[in-house]
Amino acid sequence: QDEHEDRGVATAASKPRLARPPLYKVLLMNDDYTPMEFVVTVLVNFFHMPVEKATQIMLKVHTEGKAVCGVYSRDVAETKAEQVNEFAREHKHPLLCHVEADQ
Ligand code: TYC
Repeated sequence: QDEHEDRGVATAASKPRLARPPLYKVLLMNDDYTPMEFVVTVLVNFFHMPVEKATQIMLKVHTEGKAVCGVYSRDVAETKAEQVNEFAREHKHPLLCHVEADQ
């Protein structure tokens, strides 16, 4: 009937379907002990950043206290934060990741 329905084309007959899922920010927190190089490694490996961007974010956390590393669905954000916190703990660093709602 409406040939556009399954092509993502908004028409009178195929308007709203699903609301966008809410987004959550993953934040990295500063501390006095975690080595800068370790934080860069975390950003490269868990957030898939190039070393240059990872270094910028690490320095932002270091100078401003915290910074957003990425914005994801709730599940992905919580899993990433848990993985980072576990990795830091395994390496005996106090580095902490928090999740908060976007806006
Ligand atoms: N402040 C730490 C230092 O001087 C570096 C650091 C950066 C720690 C970012 C945590 O999320 C962090 N070694």
